[in-house]
Amino acid sequence: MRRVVVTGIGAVTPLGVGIRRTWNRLLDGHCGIINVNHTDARFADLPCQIAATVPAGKRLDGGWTASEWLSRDEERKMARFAQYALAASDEALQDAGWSPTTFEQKESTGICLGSGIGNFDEIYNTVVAYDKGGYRKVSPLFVPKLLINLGAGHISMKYGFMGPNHAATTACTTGAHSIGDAARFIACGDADVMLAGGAESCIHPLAIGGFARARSLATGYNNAPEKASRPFDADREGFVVGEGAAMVVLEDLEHAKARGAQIYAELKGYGCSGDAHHMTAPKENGEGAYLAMKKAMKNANFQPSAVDYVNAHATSTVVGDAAENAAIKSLLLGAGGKHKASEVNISSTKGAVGHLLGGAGAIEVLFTILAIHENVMPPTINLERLADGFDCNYAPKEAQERQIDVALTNSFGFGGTNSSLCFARLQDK
Ligand SMILES: *[C@@H]1O[C@H](CO)C(O)[C@H](O)[C@H]1NC(C)=O
Ligand SMILES: *[C@@H]1O[C@H](CO)[C@@H](O)[C@H](O)[C@H]1NC(C)=O
Ligand SMILES: CC(=O)N[C@H]1CO[C@H](CO)[C@@H](O)[C@@H]1O
Repeated sequence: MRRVVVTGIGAVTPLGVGIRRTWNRLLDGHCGIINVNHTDARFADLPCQIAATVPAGKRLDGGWTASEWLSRDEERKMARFAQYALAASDEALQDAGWSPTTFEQKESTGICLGSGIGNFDEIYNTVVAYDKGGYRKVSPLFVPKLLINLGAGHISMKYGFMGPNHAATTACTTGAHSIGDAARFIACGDADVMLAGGAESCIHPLAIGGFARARSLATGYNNAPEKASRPFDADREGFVVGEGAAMVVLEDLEHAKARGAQIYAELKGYGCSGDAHHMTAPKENGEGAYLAMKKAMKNANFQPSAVDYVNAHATSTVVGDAAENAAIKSLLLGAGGKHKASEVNISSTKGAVGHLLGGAGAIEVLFTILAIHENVMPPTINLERLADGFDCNYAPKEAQERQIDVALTNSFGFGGTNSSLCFARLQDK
């Protein structure tokens, strides 16, 4: 198997457009969650009126203006999740210094881009229009704007990538699966370079209403949106829907070295598992999460004692955070691991960016890579009070500088699909 490294990163998030801006604001403790009641009268009915939205504005100020990234034709044809992914891809490719020109380069470059929900607005608007006006109201762009894999399709067209072209859609595990699967394409020799990540944009009252009905969302913080997402905190009550995209450039180590590319970290391990338990609820003992992490560690060939940092999936739900916390502790404590819970370093960045659903695993991979690259643990904002069993170090409210050579990042999705990725500082180059 070939070794896989990360050579470029890019993102569009509720903390801003661009990964540097996002990361700096994350470390400074900012939050991208706002009240969205004013954006659509139908939010007034909902128990949850908040979301983590990508800020509008000029690119120079870290805001989103589609026309700064896309031609009019691209804007018309592409779903918003794919638009965000295109901007994140552009940033990641420039960061990696990779712009294939020859046939061989294009043929050995591929993309894995997934989304959890896809183009919710398009389905909604078309259903409403069809109901009133019938067939003549159906746009020829309806199907191409609906299909989730067209995100990867559009980006491959823009850059001429003719390698593997793939789209996972595994709810909130989508971003992690996309990156893990892309790494396997490289490891197995199907591609030398893969652009990989996840994207989401479904801040629509019906989508938020659906998650609210599933009793997944925080509903008591409509007047204090920046306090709503509070992973591991005793007063947590659900997640906050977010939007955005994050992309990485993954590359065969030898390929990266040959062209003198910067290397952020090595992707050492990838583990996947299923809970075989319930549609939306995890097993309380965190067994599914445990198995995914264990497989990633086995794949990476690391002992639990080697793990310096875990970027948790922790979405701020009562049951999910507790299950994951239990799983991390049972994996990292004891024989071959840490001696005390306080030596286990975990944080969740969802307090700041909310839950990007299909994009969550991808943005959290970027945060994990930067944690290694800059030796800093991003904070868990809003963590004020810990309940029993939460006795690890969660970097409450403030980032912590510490040596981080090996890190795990977890993603769990509805349906009980779990995945964990293990990254490490590049050794023995
Ligand atoms: C694996 O993925 C999903 C979480 O939200 C899920 O349904 C299962 O919960 C999760 N496993 C655990 C134990 O967290
Ligand atoms: C939400 O917006 C509606 C108008 O669309 C307004 O009538 C209502 O008072 C707002 N709700 C809150 C809690 O601000
Ligand atoms: C592996 C590692 O860096 N563990 C650290 C986690 O954080 C505590 C502080 O709470 C440190 O003492 C550990 O060394």
